[in-house]
Amino acid sequence: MRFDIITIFPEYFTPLSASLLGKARDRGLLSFGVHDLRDWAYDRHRTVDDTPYGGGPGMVMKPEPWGQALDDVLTPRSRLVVPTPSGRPFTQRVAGELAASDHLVFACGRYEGIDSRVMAHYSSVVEVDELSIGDYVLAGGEVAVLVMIEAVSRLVPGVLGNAESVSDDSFAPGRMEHLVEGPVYTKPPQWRGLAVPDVLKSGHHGRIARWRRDEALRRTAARRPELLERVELDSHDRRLLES
Ligand code: 6GU
Repeated sequence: MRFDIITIFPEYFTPLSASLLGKARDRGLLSFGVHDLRDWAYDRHRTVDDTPYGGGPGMVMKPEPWGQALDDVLTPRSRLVVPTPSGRPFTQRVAGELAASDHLVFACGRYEGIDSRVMAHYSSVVEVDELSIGDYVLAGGEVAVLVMIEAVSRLVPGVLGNAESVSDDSFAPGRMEHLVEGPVYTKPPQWRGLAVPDVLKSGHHGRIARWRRDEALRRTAARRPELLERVELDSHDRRLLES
């Protein structure tokens, strides 16, 4: 899978060569292109922003450099992702959808965002997703793009080993959809007077799976009650949550 990123801060993307993503790139599963938007600015100062029509604070990114850049980087099979706090929520499900694509292009806005005609124009050329990673405001899309690339990459076949199956993850479509994961433990069995739950040492896979789902339900009820409304609860689940 190929990722191209267009930004005025290419240096934000050095982490792509580290850790899981760097290894996946070395193994030929992923490839990354990081491009400086100013390479497509035409004036002497390589200007990429201007004052907003209608007035108000801040600056808006000009459409012309974005048009030149995207005309060069997009292909008919690309999906264009635009990070913005006004986008639809980036979720595990969206990550899975993006992981099925073979070319993602990320357009990182800074300042007050990118002139809206850029998204309007490219919507009739490729699939365009304006996505937000949460209800808070970042200085620009760069960090959000790192978040999205990491979440998408680990769903690309081969990037994770089989041992690190993604089906048990929090929010994974299926058994864990709309649930956060419960607690996890490793050795030693006792630490500072705290014991590992006996069931996890029982070797009884059925009981362990049931316990893990129960703990996921309890934790979701405590920390993310709004998610629980979307979980199909059976009578066992209901009794558990009442206790
Ligand atoms: Cl995707 N971009 C920016 N700039 N801020 C955000 C965001 C994205 N998601 C939440 N806040």
